[in-house]
Amino acid sequence: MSRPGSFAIVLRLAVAACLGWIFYGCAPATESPSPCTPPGSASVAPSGQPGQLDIFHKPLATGIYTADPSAHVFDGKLYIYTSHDLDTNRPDDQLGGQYDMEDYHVLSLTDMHSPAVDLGEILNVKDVPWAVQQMWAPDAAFKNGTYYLYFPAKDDQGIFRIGVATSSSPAGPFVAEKEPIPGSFSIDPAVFVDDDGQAYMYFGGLWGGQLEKWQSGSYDALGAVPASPQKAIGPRVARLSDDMLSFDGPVGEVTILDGEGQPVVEGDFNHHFFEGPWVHKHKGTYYLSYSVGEAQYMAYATSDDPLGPFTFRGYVLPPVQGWTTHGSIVEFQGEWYLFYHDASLSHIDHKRCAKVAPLTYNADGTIQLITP
Ligand code: FUB
Repeated sequence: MSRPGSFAIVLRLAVAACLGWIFYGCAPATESPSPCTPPGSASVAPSGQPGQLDIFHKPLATGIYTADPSAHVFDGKLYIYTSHDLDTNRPDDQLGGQYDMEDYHVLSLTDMHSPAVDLGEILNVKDVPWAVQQMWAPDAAFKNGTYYLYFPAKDDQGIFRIGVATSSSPAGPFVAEKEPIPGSFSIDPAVFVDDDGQAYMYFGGLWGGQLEKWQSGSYDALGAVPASPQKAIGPRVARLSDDMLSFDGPVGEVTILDGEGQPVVEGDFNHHFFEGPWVHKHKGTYYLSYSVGEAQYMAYATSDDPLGPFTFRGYVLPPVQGWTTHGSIVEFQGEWYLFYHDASLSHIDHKRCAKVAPLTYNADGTIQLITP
């Protein structure tokens, strides 16, 4: 996890803020909605097609700040599980403390021409026995008639763990297990269920996400990102047990290879893994998308094995407003989409809004760069 801090980032946000005020012409959202951002409603604009709305590249929800959208199709409907950035101003503690979140919401879409609906809170930190703070990026999965919500949070030692909660409905509410998943650590769980029913959890994030503190296999408060040009730290992957509540076997590290077939190294800020892993499958190929961190691109790599290694192929999304980038890729009603977030609704780095954009594959399986 990350923090802003450079003059360049501040300048970029300031310019974006000016443009936003010019183009949107309305006040940024607050937790008490402004006249142009009614609570629980979605932001939409006419597309020119009678009766249809253009929802692409616009905040899906404007009544609250939403981030880290994880999109899934359940029962023919699209559900977007999001973090909820509170409208608070905790100071930047260099560990992402300003990303102040205590609950999750789920939005739903029936098609890509209707407004998203905020179905409300589905889990709150006060209902998670082991969690204390920072309910960061979640994901969801469905198996054997049950819906699962996976989420990271800090425990009473200030260490990120990953928890799971269950529900009989994709809209929740979810009931959390009493303890985090044994052997889990760091942030940003993303669960991929393969065609054979085997589920995998990918997870991890550097800096505030603490992944570099787990290189020895246990938590080392002094653990640091290796110096360049040592092999970059990769996201973690674990098979999930059939009941989806625990890891089935050891946690492995995913290797990302560069164009020459060599592992990506630390210091290679255009390619290395930073946070926000997401895996989807397209025409038999596994795609791992992730934030590269410092260079602020959302990159992707491919493999013919869900455990990797994955080979870097390019970028899905260029830098967006705000320091973080985090997204999910999903097929819905025969088309592919990227869900992502930026800071365009508030123009404040840690008050983000989830958005959606169409995603296009080239004939060779590469993904066209999306222009926000
Ligand atoms: O939303 C909190 C953190 O910001 C997520 O866990 C990271 O992926 C980044 O988006």
